[in-house]
Amino acid sequence: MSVLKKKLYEKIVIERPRTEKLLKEFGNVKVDEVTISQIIGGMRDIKSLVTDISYLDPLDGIRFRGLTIPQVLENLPKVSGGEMPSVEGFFYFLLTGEMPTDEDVDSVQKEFNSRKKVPDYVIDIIHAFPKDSHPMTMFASAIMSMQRESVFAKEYKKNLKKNDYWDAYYEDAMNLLAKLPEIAAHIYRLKYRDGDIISADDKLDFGANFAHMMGIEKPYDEVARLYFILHSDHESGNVSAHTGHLVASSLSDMYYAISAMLNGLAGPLHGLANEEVLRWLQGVKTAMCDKIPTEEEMKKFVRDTLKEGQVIPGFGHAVLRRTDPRYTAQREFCMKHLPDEPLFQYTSLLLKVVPPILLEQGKAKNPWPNVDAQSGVIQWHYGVKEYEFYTVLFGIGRALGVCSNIIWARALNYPLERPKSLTTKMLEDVAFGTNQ
Ligand code: AMX
Repeated sequence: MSVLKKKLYEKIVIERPRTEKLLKEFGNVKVDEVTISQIIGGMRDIKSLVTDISYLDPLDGIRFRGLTIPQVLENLPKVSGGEMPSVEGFFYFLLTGEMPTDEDVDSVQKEFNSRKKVPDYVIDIIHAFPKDSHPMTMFASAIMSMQRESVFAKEYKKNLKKNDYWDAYYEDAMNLLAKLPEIAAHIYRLKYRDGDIISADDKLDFGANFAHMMGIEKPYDEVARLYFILHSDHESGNVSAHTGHLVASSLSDMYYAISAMLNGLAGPLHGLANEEVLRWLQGVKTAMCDKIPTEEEMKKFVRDTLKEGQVIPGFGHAVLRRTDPRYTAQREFCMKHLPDEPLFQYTSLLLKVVPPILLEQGKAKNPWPNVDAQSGVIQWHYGVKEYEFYTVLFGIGRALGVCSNIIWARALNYPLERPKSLTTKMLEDVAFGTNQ
């Protein structure tokens, strides 16, 4: 058994009785009440999911296993010679809740390395797509095509015991995660670099190997690590995480679940927003003939966008009520590594002008920037200018969190998800007191 799997098993043995006790002895205790606006309004804020992997505080932002983003970036073991934690160490931490040693990190890196060969038929499938296909479609389809490899799907047919489901999901997660950098980089180089593919390098960690296969010099390895860590998890209720959880609750395997969560991530109100930010900024840049706008000029662009009935991409959040710490971490990276990048100057200007305008408009509950306001600018600076690819990068990161959550959902034997729906008439009866 690998180091990570053994540690995970030790944790599962401790955690299972907690969930069983809650269910058996306290199953009828009420946690929350539900209003009509929550029912109609996308189940907003209804407390109905459990996860110990991350918790989103409206003010402090995301905490991974209890640690804020600055604490994660500071405390996790760094890649030798770098500033950022390794993705391998971060995944160990997400999955087990324990800080990995350097040996633990090494062992996860070896585990990923031994599983990372992408089957030839996946490459053929990627190549079979029409050239103008969206990279998210290619990415989700490539993952879907590997479903035939699922350990869980095979073991389930052989009457796998319920308490061992997590083990097969773990195997699928590790096999899948290990291949994501190569699949994504392959799609990128095929679509945007005339198919000039760069092979993986076994000596490199997850982030550095991705940078290498993208064909981008340092410090893009650090960008990759930061990006994947920041985008990994954001509680269970966001569209991608929730979709993954829901699909896997029917015991669909990890390939079905991760490809489904990517389809949810591809929407403009979720993962596609980073693409929208760059598209919108390019519009401003073109209109300004590449000159940095003055504060007044930028205000006018923002107001014009709102007048056209559009949202300002990269601002606002369903849960957060302050600046997203994921935005702040990336902004600090920009200030250190790319202070003179013109697009960074655009986003700095937006940070100044957008919140007061959204506050004045009075609709958005959170006028502050979210993760997407900054992430595309860094990619752009290092040469990834094809912004429709940005959601694929988000997807690699998000897969780390969703896989962790799904493994734990199986470990704790969470059942099939099945909320109840009502008709509009039933809601009216409750509202008007006519429910006889
Ligand atoms: N610009 C203009 N209007 C905004 C706005 C923004 N950035 N953010 C919210 N609003 C508007 C909403 O459209 C809504 O208007 P409506 O009542 O006419 O429909 C009103 O303010 C209230 O919305 P809310 O409760 O504050 O936000 P929400 O929870 O419904 O939506 C979000 C959250 C992120 C979809 C929204 O803020 C938005 O559209 N932002 C821009 C797109 C974006 O950056 N998405 C990325 C989110 C992070 C991620 O998942 N990657």
